[in-house]
Amino acid sequence: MESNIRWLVFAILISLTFSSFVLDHGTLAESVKPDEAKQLRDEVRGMFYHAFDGYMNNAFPLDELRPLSCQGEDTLGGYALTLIDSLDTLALLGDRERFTSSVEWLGKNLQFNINKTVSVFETTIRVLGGLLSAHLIASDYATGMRIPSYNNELLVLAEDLTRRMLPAFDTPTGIPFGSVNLMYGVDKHESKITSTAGGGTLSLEFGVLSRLTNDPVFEQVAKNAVRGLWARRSNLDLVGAHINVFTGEWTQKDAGIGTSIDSFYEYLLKAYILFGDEEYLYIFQEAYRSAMQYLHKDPWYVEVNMDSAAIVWPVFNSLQAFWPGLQVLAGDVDPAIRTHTAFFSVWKRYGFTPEGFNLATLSVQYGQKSYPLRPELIESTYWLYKATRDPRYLDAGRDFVASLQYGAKCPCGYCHITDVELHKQEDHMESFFLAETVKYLWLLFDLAVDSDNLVDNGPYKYIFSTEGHLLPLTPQISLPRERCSYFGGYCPSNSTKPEQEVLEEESNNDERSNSYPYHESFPITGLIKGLCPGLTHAQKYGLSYVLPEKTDREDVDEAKPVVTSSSIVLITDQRMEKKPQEEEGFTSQSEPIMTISGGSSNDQTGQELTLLESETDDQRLYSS
Ligand code: DMJ
Repeated sequence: MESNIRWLVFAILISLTFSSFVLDHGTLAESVKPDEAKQLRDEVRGMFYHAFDGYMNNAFPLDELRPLSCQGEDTLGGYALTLIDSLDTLALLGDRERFTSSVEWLGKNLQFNINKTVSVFETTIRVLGGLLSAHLIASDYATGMRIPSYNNELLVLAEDLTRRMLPAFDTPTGIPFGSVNLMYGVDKHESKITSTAGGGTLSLEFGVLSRLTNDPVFEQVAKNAVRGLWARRSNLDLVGAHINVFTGEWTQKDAGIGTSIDSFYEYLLKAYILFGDEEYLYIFQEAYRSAMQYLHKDPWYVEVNMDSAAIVWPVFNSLQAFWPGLQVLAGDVDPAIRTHTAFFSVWKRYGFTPEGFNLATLSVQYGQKSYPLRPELIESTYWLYKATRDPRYLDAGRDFVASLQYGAKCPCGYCHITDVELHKQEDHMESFFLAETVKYLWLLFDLAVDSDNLVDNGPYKYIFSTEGHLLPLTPQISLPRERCSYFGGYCPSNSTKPEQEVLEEESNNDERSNSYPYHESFPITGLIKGLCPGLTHAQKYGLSYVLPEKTDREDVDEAKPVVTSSSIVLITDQRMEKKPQEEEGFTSQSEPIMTISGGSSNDQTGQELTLLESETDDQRLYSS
């Protein structure tokens, strides 16, 4: 009863919060037009070089830049972290010269045989991810950035690094220790407590490494870690924030989509997209449904106890801001639009997002006043613009640029903001500023100009790792069992069979062929036209799984994913009746964001069109 009253009060506060932001930020600035988008794109490029050159001139080969004092510092392993994290942004910007010299320098000088204890999570997403994405660009003619002298040096380094992290996975639960010494393995005094994001955000990088080296061990340990975490979910299908990797007991039971958990959700969906592994999709569907049921207080998200769903923290934390972008990828655009509007209203209020904003007191959460140059809200803005082409997302981008230029720019780079109310600068620049923050900003404006970049108009579909690294859906990575030719629509003769033959074989043979080591992985389609054995029914026909209708808890077992004719990621501007970008001279985009499914999704696209149309005006909250 008492908790009901508390919840009622909280709900009223939340709705007041939301409407007050709408009123507070009603000033209408002129929308970004194509010319301005081009200027902004160039300005963002300038931002990148101010920070990158600042790092190279003042900090390299140390890990990160101190942009106020123009010095360097080792913050992770002491291996030129910012350079590694910046590689694929250099390639994206078309900077062949710096990309080549950086790859060459790293190939000659980088080594991991060092007595350093490092975070498994940070090393994976920043270093391993950075090396793999750069390797995939530097080794491939199709990217237009191939380096002639390149001889897989970064891949060799990536494999060496990851083997040095493998001892961390030697736990009874399969969930890795949080840290590992690159020379000596796990220290006997190492903490057994790790975060859910730390243990559950390794599958993309480890999976790509397995597929490039043909050694399944990396993909397997990363998947075991996810299974270890998911096996310990609560009856509500929620996971906590921290867990003991030996006992499997949750030591922090707050469930949420932000701090300590965020990218666990992200990698479930992305691992399915990249590898076609349906186990990840099933877990994502259950986890997502539960998050929307218990954590979503439209348009905000709260933290709840994973067993009871009682609210423990009515706080927006800045790491939550990746969620609308993930929802776009999952095809759930409507709530993404609402949540982005709410999160952006916090940015508008302070000029940055604080690490925590209390939804009950409508103020910055005590002790969480800083803005460490995080990318998440910008990342979601990029995805929403890509999905809707609504110019309000460009306007948001202009605000991000203005805040960073006026508030965070400092002598040698960009500074963290210690307090979003006072706009005080701190002498630190995280490597993700160049890996993600600037990358997503540049991509946002480039979409409005010509989209002529590796991600939006390249030889492959790409997904972004949680650190913003580009991972392509190449046949080697995404279709390892099929080996079908790419884009050509032809499979090798021994793998192309008449449909009937394939169906008969499948029904006679429950076990899939194990000739490829990743026998649990299922490839994805949309990239090929031929029928290949091993593709699932849904994949052959361009269908995809979507979330089942919300059901009561008792019915959950029956709420199996259903195959429908919709794509989980088929989003085009056809859904925008008004097509504002065309009216205003923007080039129109008729391609889906990612081609995971083929045709037969027109019905669903039409349905979503209706939803977006009916809400567009209401959604223009911060620009009305
Ligand atoms: C980055 O390292 C990654 O985006 C990670 O998933 C979360 N933290 C930072 C950015 O905020």
